[in-house]
Amino acid sequence: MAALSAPSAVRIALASAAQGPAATPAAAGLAGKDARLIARSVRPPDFETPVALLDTFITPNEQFYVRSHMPPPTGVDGAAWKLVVAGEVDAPLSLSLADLGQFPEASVTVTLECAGNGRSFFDPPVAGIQWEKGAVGTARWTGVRLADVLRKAGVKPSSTVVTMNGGDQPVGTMPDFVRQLPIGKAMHADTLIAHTMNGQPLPAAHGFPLRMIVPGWEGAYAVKWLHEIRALSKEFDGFWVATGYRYPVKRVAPGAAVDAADLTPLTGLVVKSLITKPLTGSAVAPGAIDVAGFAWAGDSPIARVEISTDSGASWKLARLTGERVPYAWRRFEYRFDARKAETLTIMSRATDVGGRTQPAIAQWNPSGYLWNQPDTIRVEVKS
Ligand SMILES: Nc1nc2c(c(=O)[nH]1)N[C@H]1C(S)=C(S)[C@@H](COP(=O)(O)O)O[C@H]1N2
Ligand SMILES: [Mo]
Repeated sequence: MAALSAPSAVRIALASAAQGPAATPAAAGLAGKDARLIARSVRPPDFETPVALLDTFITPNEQFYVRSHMPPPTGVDGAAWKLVVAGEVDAPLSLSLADLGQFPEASVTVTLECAGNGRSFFDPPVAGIQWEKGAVGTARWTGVRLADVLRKAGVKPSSTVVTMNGGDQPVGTMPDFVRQLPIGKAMHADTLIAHTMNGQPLPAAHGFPLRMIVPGWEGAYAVKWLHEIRALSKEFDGFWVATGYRYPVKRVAPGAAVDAADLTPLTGLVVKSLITKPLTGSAVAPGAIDVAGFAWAGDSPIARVEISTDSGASWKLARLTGERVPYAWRRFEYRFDARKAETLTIMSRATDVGGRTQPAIAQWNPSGYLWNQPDTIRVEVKS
């Protein structure tokens, strides 16, 4: 997953090996998941949400994508779960779920996206899970503020980072899933230890009983099955921080190897959009055609979305509709007239308030992160 050089076709073939007809969420041990989710891997379970199921502001838990690097823990007993808070603190804690009830409750609606979403569209191809468009979803998360828990533990001024340890067990040589947050983001009032997803206890696949929610940042900060928080006075050197989830500090030629010294941790998501209707490949009758979807840019609000109905030759502003919620995707809608029978290429291109726009060609990088070209669909106009 942390390949620093251009991958071989063989490794890509292995990563996306044929899954066969039994590649369903049920076969992967994911209880309650929609059978229409697309399997990218069964063991461990990596399932993508089809675009057809992403047309609502909130993504239902049953349809939310699943990304797990290793087998999820099974048979977790919430009543016995402990969250340990240790390291550079005056008073280490071991908190049960009931203990967490002493902290004020907080909620945040967040669009969660895997850094590798869209990886399959990079040219040249990059090894790793070959996500297309649906390793993204939006949920309302409820829990307690990490800052409140750290303050209760008496986090020392010497702390510069906080590690977050997930309770999944690595297989073979895979390192334990431990991620790191800079102290500033850890103490941000919107950074949560969540126990609830869309009003339900976290489903097993999404981290029951506790997970991190780090609004606006790529999905791998949202550590599932959270069981230990540790304040440190220096950078953590585990694999998932020191090697994984790193991005070049300067532009690289597509396919080129990158020196480890020129890679830095990913943080925020980039500006992006997704057309959720009409669906690509569908046929529409001549007349008024309604295009809609969502645009997001991590913690940066969306300023505008433009639509092209002529393969990107010209662009028109879409209407931003629906709720404007920090960290969550924004609905866009656009109506146009299609008069003659033809195949149309429709594209969406978002720009955030900071002036960042989706690029015509996404910046290639060795791990295939942050693909964000304008979304492109094809529909056939026919009567
Ligand atoms: N413990 C643990 N937490 C994890 C992961 C994991 O493999 N183990 N995967 C991360 C990644 S890469 C992503 S994109 C999100 C996905 O969250 P979801 O499965 O709830 O959609 O969880 C993150 N948290
Ligand atoms: Mo991810």
